[in-house]
Amino acid sequence: MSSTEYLRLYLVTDSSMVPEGLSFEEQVEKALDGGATCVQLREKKLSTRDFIERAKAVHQKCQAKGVPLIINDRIDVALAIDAEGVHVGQDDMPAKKAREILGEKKIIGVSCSTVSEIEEVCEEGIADYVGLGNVYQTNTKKDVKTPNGIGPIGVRKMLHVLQDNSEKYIGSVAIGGINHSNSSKLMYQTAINGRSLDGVAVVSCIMASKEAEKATRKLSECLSTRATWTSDISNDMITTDLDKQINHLVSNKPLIHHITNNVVKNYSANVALSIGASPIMSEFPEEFKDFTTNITNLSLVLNLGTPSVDQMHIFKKALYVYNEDGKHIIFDPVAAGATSPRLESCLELLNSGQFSVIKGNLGEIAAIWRLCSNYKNKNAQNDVLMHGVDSVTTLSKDAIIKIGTEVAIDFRTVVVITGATNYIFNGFSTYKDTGYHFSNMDTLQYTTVPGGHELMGSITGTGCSLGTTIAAFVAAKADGRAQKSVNVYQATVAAVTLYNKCGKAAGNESKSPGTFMTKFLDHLYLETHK
Ligand code: 3NM
Ligand code: MG
Repeated sequence: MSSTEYLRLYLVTDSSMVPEGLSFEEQVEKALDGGATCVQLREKKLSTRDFIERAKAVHQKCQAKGVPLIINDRIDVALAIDAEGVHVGQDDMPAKKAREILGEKKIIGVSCSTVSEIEEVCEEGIADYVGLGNVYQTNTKKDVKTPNGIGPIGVRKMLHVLQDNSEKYIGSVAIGGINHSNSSKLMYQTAINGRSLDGVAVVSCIMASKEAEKATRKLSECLSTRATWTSDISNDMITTDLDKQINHLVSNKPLIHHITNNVVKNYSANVALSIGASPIMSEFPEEFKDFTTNITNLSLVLNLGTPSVDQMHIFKKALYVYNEDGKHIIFDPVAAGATSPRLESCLELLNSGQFSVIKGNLGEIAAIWRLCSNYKNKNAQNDVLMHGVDSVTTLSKDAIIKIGTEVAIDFRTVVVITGATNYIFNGFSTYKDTGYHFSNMDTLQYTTVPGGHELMGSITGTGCSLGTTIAAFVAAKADGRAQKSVNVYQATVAAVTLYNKCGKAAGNESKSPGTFMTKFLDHLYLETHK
């Protein structure tokens, strides 16, 4: 097996979770039959003698399949049975010592959960691969450092270190809470320019399964399957003709599901209706799956609003269901950087799911930019400040483009920065094949759209219902393709253009906010119903 291919589907054993009626060895054998590419024997309770016996038996099965056997922690056991390698945690024997004992030919893996741990691994240059985790919540390991998990963002941060610092290629697997429902999403979300995970490591997904062979095979399939929403994304420019796109929108009458601020619900619903879409304002998670499975032209506006514990639960459920069924989500990170709990909530959501568009003012997008994984740049622009909902800083055009580009690339999404000039960045233009790799990094698309009118800032809901309008164009697949995919970037540009055009026209006819509010709805209606 060449280089780090053995890391693709990495089984870590745990004899305590084998279902009743099945033996440990049978379970490992089934995993091997199902396509596990590596086995790590992790025994915390066995006596040395029993550990060696078990390792010998498992080693035979692995050898029959040409799969390396890695021993967790116990160098002596690895030596005793001549296993292919060892895996050490941060509190175990240092990798350097293990290398001295085991020699150059054995595989050495090291667990890392922080940037500094992985920097150390790179500096040493001894490990062959690193285990990054825990990525998600896990019940399997009790003493994990981050109970909620480091998430895809945490993994990306560490991949950047590997990418930047290492002289030799050090492979990587993610571990912790990985299963069939999140593995292809994780592979997609963790890819950075020039590098992606070599694979995933799982315990319970296979060890606790009553059908371990099937579970392994299914996981293997997930690892070569595109993340659901990507098959609904196209980078082909179909038309830039706004009227054509509007016709398509109106004739498709998309449904826009909002989970949004109380204060803007009414206005957003009216904007949806004005542009020929239908609003639903549901916060009842039990019915989300009904929407995503039954409605073709559907997308979700997720507005950070008041991210209470209950609300976060609703957000996460929506994220999960919409991602699972490949429906697009527009994220409005309202006042993202205003308080640290709010920024934490943003981080949690960005780690939990994938957004197709992130739309905010400069302050909000700058706050998200600080969460980006490109760790080296993070102190570079501390002048990017954020106060409350309104963005108060004036940054140079170059700085705005830097921020927008980095957020779009890191979160692999379309980014809209609203303001007197609107900026739109196409993080999707960097895709290749399954989406687990990047390409075309030099050609990240972006464009600007002139702002509307200052009265747009004097009523509540104009920012939020831009999200509604983007969602409508995206859900209508308004680039003119009849069926499957949509150019999310192009749909977003169309939405921002229409929205600001109407804002300007309404503003020019109004002297005050009340009049503006109704005129704006009128113009949105008239422009889409000509
Ligand atoms: N190591 P499951 S998490 C063995 O973060 C292990 O280093 C972790 O189990 C780490 O796949 C973990 O059942 C347990 O969630 C992973
Ligand atoms: Mg250990």
